Amino acid sequence: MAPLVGIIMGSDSDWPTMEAAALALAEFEVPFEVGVVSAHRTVRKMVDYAETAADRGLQAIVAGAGGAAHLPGMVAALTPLPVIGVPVPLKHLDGMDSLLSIVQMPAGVPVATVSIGGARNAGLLAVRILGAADPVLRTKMANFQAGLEKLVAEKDAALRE
Ligand code: RP5
Repeated sequence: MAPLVGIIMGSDSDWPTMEAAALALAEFEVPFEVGVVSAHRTVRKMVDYAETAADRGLQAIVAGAGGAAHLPGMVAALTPLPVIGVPVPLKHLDGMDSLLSIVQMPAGVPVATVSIGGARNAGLLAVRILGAADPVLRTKMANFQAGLEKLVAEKDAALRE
């Protein structure tokens, strides 16, 4: 099936963090594509990727980057699609640099920023975005949420065994 979500990252070194987004999408059987697109090292590729994403059928983009993490914001400026930013933690500053680079977007150019290293939530948020117009996916998400509730109830009960 043609990909509905694009997962991009500034470097292949971001993959250990970003893989969780791919796993979440796979869990919900949402077709996705993965690629390295750098805002600084492959500027033209980034522009092309973002400008063609909607026409290629993507419905959301998950973009992860670390340090001076400009990729999510630049892509959001170039596409009308929803962009979810993942701050990738690097060796220095514990990912605070990545978070602040991604979250402080100017009015008019939103990036839905998840927590530092929060790629799983980025994948789940992409599922919810698609689910707004897809009842089957929305039901899957509701079941997933019910599963979380059940899990917590079981752990709660186990505390008292
Ligand atoms: C960022 O620079 C990338 O997203 C990555 O988090 C960071 C380091 O990249 P590498 O030097 O590991 O390629 O643009």
